[in-house]
Amino acid sequence: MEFIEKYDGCGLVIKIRKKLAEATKIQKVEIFETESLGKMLVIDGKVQVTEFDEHIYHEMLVHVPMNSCKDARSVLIVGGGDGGALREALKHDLEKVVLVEIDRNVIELCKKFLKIENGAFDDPRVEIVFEDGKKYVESCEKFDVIIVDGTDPVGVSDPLFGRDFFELCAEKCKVFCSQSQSPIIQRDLFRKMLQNSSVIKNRSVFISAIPTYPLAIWSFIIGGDFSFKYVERKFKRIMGKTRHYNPEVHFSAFILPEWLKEEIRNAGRG
Ligand code: AG3
Repeated sequence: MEFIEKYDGCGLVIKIRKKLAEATKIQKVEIFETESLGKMLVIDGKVQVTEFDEHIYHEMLVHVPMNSCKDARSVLIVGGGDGGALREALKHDLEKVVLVEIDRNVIELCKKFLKIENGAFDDPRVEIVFEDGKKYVESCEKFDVIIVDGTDPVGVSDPLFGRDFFELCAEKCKVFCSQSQSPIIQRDLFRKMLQNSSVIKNRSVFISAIPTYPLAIWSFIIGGDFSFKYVERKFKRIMGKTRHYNPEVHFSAFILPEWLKEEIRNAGRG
């Protein structure tokens, strides 16, 4: 059996050994055992996590904002029901992390079959809330860092890409970070994200190669009171706990090629 995810007629083929679990209440959530990439989480036909490269995505999504924030003691993760972002956040010296996930099945199946969270769901600093992420942010207290770990902006994740959501988040945190799709093969989604997130002060883009995501070039947006000046010092506290992330990787993720700079400039005009 093969799993295929296509974008504009080209894409990724992954050989499957067997399907381990499936649920279809809010989204179609599937967990597979693959031939060569370990276990894999797929939501609505889109690869979310493989054991092969999830550390790259989760470390970039979490340590870049965490190490850019002067003193991050509280974190809100919107989405991220597989627990990968939560696992990374807990490597920092935190008082609390709230994870708000709309789909209970994602957490339940991932805990049982994917098992990448490394005990994170049971950590006393963690609170799990089953709710729509945007609704939660409308009435929550302030956090030092907000991290958005959603799926593609079609279906339940769509509100997490809207201007009003970014406006809310800008008020509720010091540093904001969200995954923002493939800037090369999902240009429309990326552009929409850029346009809507321009309400966040100092909004910047960084990139990373994530081999199992659409065409491997993946983007993230970050904004608020973030700075490069804390990175080296804060890295020392998590040194030895990361497989991909380090300060050089952090800084180089912000070095963008011309075509991407142009895309960002164009979105500014749109
Ligand atoms: N969510 C963002 C990845 C989306 C991938 N999109 C795709 N394959 N079309 C990742 C969630 C992991 N915690």
